[in-house]
Amino acid sequence: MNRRDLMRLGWATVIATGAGKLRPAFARSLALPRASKPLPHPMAAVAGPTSHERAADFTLRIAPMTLELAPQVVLSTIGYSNQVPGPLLRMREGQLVAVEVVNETDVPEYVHWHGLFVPSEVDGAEEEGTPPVPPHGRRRYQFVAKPAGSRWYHSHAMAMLDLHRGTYTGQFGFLMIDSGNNPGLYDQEVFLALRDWEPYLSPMDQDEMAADPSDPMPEKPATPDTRPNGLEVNAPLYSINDKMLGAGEPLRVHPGQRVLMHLLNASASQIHRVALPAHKFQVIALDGNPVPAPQLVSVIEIAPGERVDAIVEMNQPGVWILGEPRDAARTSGMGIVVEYANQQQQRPTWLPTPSARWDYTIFGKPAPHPPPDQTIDMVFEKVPGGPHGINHWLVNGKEYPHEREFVFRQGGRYRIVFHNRSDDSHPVHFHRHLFELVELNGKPTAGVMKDTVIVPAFGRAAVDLVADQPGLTLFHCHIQQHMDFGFKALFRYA
Ligand SMILES: [Cu+2]
Repeated sequence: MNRRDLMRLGWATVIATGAGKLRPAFARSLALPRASKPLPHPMAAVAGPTSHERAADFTLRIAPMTLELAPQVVLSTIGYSNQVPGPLLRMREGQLVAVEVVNETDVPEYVHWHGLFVPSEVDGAEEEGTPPVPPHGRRRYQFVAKPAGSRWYHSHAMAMLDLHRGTYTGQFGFLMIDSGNNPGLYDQEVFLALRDWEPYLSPMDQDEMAADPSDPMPEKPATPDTRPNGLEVNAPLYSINDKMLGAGEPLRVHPGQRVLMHLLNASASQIHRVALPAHKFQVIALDGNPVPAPQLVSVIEIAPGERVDAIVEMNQPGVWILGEPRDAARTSGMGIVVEYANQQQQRPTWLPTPSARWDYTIFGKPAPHPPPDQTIDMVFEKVPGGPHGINHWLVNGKEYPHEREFVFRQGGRYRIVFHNRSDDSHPVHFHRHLFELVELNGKPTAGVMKDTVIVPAFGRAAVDLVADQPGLTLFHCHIQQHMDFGFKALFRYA
């Protein structure tokens, strides 16, 4: 297979076959450049260019599509350029990038560049004043690619009770910004987006979102809320990228390889965990940002909006299932087969993994933080919807919008303390900024830079944010239903 064939086949094939099947020159170019000048990545041209005005670097076409998750499991959704995930958008840090978005649907759309430092008018959030991509129209997003790391892009449309809009659809994709300083050497690079499909409203509590009884729960009220809970979004089908476990091509690996896995939770509603029996993940970056203390873990927990970059040393030949430890999730599709060379005759093996708590602070360092200029407390509460209604969400006692309540002074250093007074965990996200994790349920840390953080049920997290990106800045829970029903706030610069 030569490089042109590879590009014609597209990105999904690259993921499915991995560099191990490609000719050596190509495989080498996927590995990290050891010279100071980075090589242009061979996958950079997959989605572009197009010939319209000054040629756009990438074009995304928003349109209805069918998606075959497995034989006889076909669903209809809306995707980018007829692929789920959408095309990999790969760029160099500092590059001026133009993305042409063509909207072939009947509704306005927004493409959000998650984790990038871009102006409010380009960020892809209606609340910040980004213009929509009109129905049956087009819009060009132009920005300077920064900061380097694993970013992603997705629809930021409100869905409310329409579970076929926004992040419930297939409108998501990886966006990689390469720099000269990559966090680790590897032989093969794979992109794994965790997803769930066919969402429905249900009164059932999602057990993975509930409090772990061993957690300290510093925000648990003395008297429990006994009002009946409302409906939450649940989903019966799961996939990694566009296939349910066993339905797609395996990840093909060789003994001794170091495989860099870019994990993304692109779900609208669920926190997921993944493990690979007999192997460990060396976590090197969270939300695309290198961590001060990379650590080996058996299980990765990843919430909607988050990314985890991890290197796995392939040193246990066999055929394994990389998947969610909960049996129900794996049998509903959350997994992918990892196949060593010359082992194809074996059946994929799953082994129960020891349950270990996911703890962001183990990736941090003990260094102290400079004192903040101001502390901002944000209190999250649920208004239970009762048996037939939707739960609503309050930030400091109010649903969105808040009048000029949250104001940054440019250059200011803010400590933001998230008080989660609800019985669900919430992945909260700041647009257009990074923040540093300072404390999680009383445990201090430093140096872990993120754009989305899980605030555990009845838990507390503190982050430091330097207000260095002037413009309207949206804050919200990355669970679409929570965001749509009140869980968001707009920060302004004074
Ligand atoms: Cu939430």
